[in-house]
Amino acid sequence: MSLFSHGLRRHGRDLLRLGPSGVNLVGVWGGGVSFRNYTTHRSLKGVFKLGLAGVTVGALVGTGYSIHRLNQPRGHIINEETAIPILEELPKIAPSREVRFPEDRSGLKLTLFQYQTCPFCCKVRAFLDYYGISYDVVEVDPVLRQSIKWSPYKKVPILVADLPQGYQPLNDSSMIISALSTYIKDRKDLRETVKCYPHITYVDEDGSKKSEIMNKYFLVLGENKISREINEERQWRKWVDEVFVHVLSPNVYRTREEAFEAFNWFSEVGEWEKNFPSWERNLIIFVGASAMYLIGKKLQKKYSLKRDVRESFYDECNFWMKSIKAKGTKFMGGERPNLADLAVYGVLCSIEGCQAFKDIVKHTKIAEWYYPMKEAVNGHEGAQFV
Ligand SMILES: N[C@@H](CCC(=O)N[C@@H](CS)C(=O)NCC(=O)O)C(=O)O
Repeated sequence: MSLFSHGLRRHGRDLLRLGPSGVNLVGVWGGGVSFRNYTTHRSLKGVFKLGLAGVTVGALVGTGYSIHRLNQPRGHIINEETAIPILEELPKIAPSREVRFPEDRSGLKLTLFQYQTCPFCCKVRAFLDYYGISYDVVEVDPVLRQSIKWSPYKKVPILVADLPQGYQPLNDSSMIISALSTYIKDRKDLRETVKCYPHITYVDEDGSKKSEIMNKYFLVLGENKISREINEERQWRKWVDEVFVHVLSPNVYRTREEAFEAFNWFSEVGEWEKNFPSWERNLIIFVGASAMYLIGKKLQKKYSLKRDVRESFYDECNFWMKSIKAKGTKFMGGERPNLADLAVYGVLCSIEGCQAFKDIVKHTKIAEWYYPMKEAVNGHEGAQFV
């Protein structure tokens, strides 16, 4: 709609600028020549004729110019496509901690650049922990973000795989999980798999530059048959990214007190006292909690959440639980968690220490699924499939 009206507005503006009123009429009726000098009928007719001709020529030129402009490629259809380049070197950054599983048979050497309580990072950790894949963690300062300065992609999680060809960054939680699942299932070269998830950069209707990762819910398994289960799993993963995750922030930062409480909990589990100097930690808590409280209100509107945002949170949890109940299984994936279970669990465990989490446990049936999931993830029950 905005594109259409923008086109119309510009068209009109061009007509005015190039058309009769802007150029020709000024020349005929204005330009310091007094209208009173042309008093005869004949000369008056001439003026009108000339004016009419000016209007017509101006309209034609203006319309032609506008059509020409409309046919030109415009900003919002820029479409750059890039595969994530492999790096020869990575800046030497000491890991904040090393997560090692003796049962790990993946052969992968991974470093996760993350915020401990970012829902997308938790989603990736839930996946790695469930499958018992070892990794190093670099805790990124969420305000200054110095340790990801080397990366053109400015969000976390970023997972870097140390491959024989170099360091391969994987960006975006869903893409990371799909690429690693592909690797687990048929040991395809990770570099080749990454090429199946190109980044597309484009400019949105509002003029902001956006980036999207293609195929991020797809595994590269060379299977043409799409089973109902695979399709359902993809749709739930998409729902997590596009719906479920958006109820989190307005709930976690519902009040100023809850926002500060949440940031203090993030500091505790992210070991900010150990990882950052105290001035930096205090800055993150103060700036982060104040900003997120305000952002939470904006997000509530943006995602059309209910006035009492808790109600929206309960609704989504109930939707998830009812869907599992309808299947009559322990998890969405059946007797074992699938990628959708891991995604919902990952996102939820990011707020386990917050009031919002205590409230969903109290007011919905989420605990019946959540705690068995926690057991499966912490027990690395997926390690046998790697
Ligand atoms: N679609 C991405 C979203 C990642 C994301 O938004 N991460 C946030 C932290 S929770 C971030 O890094 N934000 C920094 C920014 O937007 O500048 C994913 O699934 O990984």
